Amino acid sequence: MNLERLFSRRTKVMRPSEIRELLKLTQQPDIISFAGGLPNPDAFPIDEIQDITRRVLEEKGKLALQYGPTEGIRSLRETLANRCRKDGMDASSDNVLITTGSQQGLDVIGRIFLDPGDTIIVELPTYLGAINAFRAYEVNFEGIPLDKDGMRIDLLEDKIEDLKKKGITPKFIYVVPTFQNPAGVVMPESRRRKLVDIANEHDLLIIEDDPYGKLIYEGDFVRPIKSFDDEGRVIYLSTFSKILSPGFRLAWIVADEEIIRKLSIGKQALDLCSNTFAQYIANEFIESGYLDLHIMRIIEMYRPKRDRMMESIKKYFPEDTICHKPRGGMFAWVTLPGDIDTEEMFLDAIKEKVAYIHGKAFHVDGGGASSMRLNFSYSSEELIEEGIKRLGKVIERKLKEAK
Ligand code: PMP
Ligand code: G9A
Repeated sequence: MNLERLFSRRTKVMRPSEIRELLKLTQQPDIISFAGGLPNPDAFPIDEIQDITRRVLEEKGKLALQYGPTEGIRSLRETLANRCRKDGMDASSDNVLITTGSQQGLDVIGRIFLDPGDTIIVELPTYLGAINAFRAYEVNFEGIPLDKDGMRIDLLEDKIEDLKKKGITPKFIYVVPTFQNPAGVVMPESRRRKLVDIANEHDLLIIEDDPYGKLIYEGDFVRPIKSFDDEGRVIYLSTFSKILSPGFRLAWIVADEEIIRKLSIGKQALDLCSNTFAQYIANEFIESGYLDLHIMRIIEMYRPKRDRMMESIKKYFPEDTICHKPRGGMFAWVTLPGDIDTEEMFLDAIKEKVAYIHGKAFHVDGGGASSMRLNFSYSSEELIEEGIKRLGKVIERKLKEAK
């Protein structure tokens, strides 16, 4: 059988995700993993979920175990719309679509907006899972570098003008503006407003992906880009994965009603509806006040882990390493001195039983060779220090070899 002939064009451009591939390796108990964006399992609210599950089965079992609407159960959509309004977004339950993780949200956005050959704009670096989701729709990527305040809006404007001269209008700009994955940076309000102005001027959509916005260790909450949107151009995504449990596979999209209708048709073909049982539990978890308490608890748990990672990087990595302390989220972004290629260095790191994701995985332009993403939420503080110490040794060896 000639599979190459049988596979679609789309399948030929798909690539495996480094994060997903590494998950198998890093689940080995003796590896210290800074690779995946995993919550700390010690924080999972198992007792509360147990209580709520019993209650949901007793009170709503016949609904919770049934198929549900594609858009999601009404009560959860309402609860999430209320929370979004508190964050400054103008949303009702009709603006909310429940998805099977934000990963599905990204795919279904690609499904309804992207044709082969379309151009989309992303950050350099950006979330690998978004690159893979959009790549399957055979699009061209244009990357805009970040600085400490997120996407460089001046370069974005230049890029849009350049593309215009070539007769190209991008479909959308995909951003992770708050505690960015992988770089950890936050886009300030002024840039958010400017981004919306640019989208209005050039008739573009903005895809605002926000899994980490509530994991704030210092500083103020920054309003979502969606809260500055008067024209329905911003499609906002968030997820229960980092604030409750990724095993629930539940997330939500907030968008203009017409967009929600089309997304919902796109989703019908993917899974009919997201896990109804989990939706009832998640709604009850929020309504009982547990979610806000849980977020406070994980913030207190992750802040010292972040601090330990920063202190350890200072102690064990070369002096001219670049790493800014993230004010929230789950990741530290590190750029090493010299010509170290972090993809090549990975095998040496694995020999020392420590894992990370190399920087190139997050770049659509082949950049990021000397950078790496380190997750600090998953490991204990002791293992964070030990893992960074081991990585420090690997880096030192690489630098010596290069001399
Ligand atoms: N977007 C970003 C920026 C992420 O970091 C992640 C998970 N790491 C996702 C989307 C997907 O999350 P999930 O499917 O678990 O909701
Ligand atoms: O396990 C995954 O694929 C979700 C995590 C995403 C990430 O590490 O960025």
